[in-house]
Amino acid sequence: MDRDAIISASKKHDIVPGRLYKYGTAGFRMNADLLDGVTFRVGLLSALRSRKLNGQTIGVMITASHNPAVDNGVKIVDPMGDMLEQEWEVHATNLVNAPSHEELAEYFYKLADSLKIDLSSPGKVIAGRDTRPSGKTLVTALADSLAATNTTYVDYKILTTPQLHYLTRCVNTAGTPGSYGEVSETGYYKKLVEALYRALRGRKISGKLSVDCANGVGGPKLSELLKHHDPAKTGLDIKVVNDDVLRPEVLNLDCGADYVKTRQRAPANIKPAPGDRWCSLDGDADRLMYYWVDPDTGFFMLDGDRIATLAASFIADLIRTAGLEGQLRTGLIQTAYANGSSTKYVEQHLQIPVVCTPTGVKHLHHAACSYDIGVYFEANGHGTVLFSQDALQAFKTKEPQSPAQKDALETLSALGDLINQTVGDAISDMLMVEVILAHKAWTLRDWAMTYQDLPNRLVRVEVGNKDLFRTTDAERRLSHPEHCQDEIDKVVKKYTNARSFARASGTENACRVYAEAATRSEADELANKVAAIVK
Ligand code: 16G
Ligand code: ZN
Repeated sequence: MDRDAIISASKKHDIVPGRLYKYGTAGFRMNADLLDGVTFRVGLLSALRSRKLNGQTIGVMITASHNPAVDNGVKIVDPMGDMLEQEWEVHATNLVNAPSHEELAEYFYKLADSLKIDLSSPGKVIAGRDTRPSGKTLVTALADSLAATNTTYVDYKILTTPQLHYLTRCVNTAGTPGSYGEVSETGYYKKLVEALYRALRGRKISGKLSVDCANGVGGPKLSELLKHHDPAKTGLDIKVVNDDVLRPEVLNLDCGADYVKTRQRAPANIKPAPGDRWCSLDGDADRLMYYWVDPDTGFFMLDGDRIATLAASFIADLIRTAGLEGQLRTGLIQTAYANGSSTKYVEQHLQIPVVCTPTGVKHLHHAACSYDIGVYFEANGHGTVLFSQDALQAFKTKEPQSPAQKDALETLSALGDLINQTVGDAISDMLMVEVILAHKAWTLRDWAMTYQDLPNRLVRVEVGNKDLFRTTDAERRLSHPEHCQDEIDKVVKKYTNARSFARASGTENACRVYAEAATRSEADELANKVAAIVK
């Protein structure tokens, strides 16, 4: 590895000066015009990360998820398909903010030195990107930094974010007992489809499912998956909608999971007929929202909280039937945004412990790892179910004592393959939901009947400096500015069944206020009052 090579490659990929870049909850994310140098430098970090981890393969994903088409982003995936270790986020931030090419190279070598990284050892990186046109140029910046650092590099081109996570884990486990699957996009489809067949265990999915793909990468990838699937075996009848990836300007525009969740309505260009089953993915296919339109009551959405409760109740039943209840620990992980009714339903009705973590998938994922069955979802539809090695082993090796036990064990084992173990995956989660509904012979309405959401409101508050807002207790309370929380507590007390909190956004320069209360008008009123305190 040669210092001059790094400097001269870096000169082709300047960062836009005078800005402070920060590796946040979703990596670096901003207007794509600002990202060329950032992506180059992320490449340098991934080269170091791979070498630090004995040459294991690191993933780099270029996506801005549900953001508008003009944005893009870049983030690093660790060898087992999880997010970059938190301590390294600081290194990423420092490297990207180096003020000159020379200082960049200097910092690179300093980092290698302090982390005891052998730069002469081999490093390997794989990359993927969503359908944004800017992704193609950004990949060049990445490739240049990997070439300058003699890092082996494979470009998997257009992928969903969860597919890149899947591939990263597959590469690193290939040929070992923990092999996660075939190292190819086709391998991903085959794994999911086979697991779907097994999980249904002869049952058929009924009715048509329309899938709004946000005009993002989920559209072509879902269509690809369907080519590997025999509908006669499953009954799965999917209509792919909003899958125009040729006109970048329509990406996430008035459609997709984020639109549906924040506007609490169906995508602007569709009119679901009463009773039709719909779901929406976001721009990189890692979030999922279900919904239907009721002839009497109108639009009804089943968000991440609902998916979590559906999965938890189904899997807990299977564990019980399988006779594994005393042996495996199940837990459900949420954030402060989870509707209070969902938490109550899980704790009191399902009798499953609930843990609350700060916002951001990495926190939930981490907490879920401490259970044998860790169900985690953010209300926004990002989540998955993690199974421990002990759990997967038990599903395979426990001797069934009855046909019902055999059925439960085989279903659980299939779910272990169907549900993406690396990160929330909208396509995999959608198949999981379809399997559960088929097992329970439920419609979306049956699913919705399990509990009733508390009316809630989320408001965005423009503040001078969002960094003044610091939280404790998994973001449920403000520690700073002082006295702010006391005032919030005072207003909350005036309402029944109410809860409210404020936190600085990790992705925008603003604060967010969430409130829930017994009625719609009270939730609105409370949110506005708390917003006024924060302002
Ligand atoms: C990022 C997070 C998402 C979180 C959101 C919160 C990941 C991959 N994504 O998109 O989980 O819900 O940020 O945004 O962790 P906020 O901090 O602006 O409210
Ligand atoms: Zn996303």
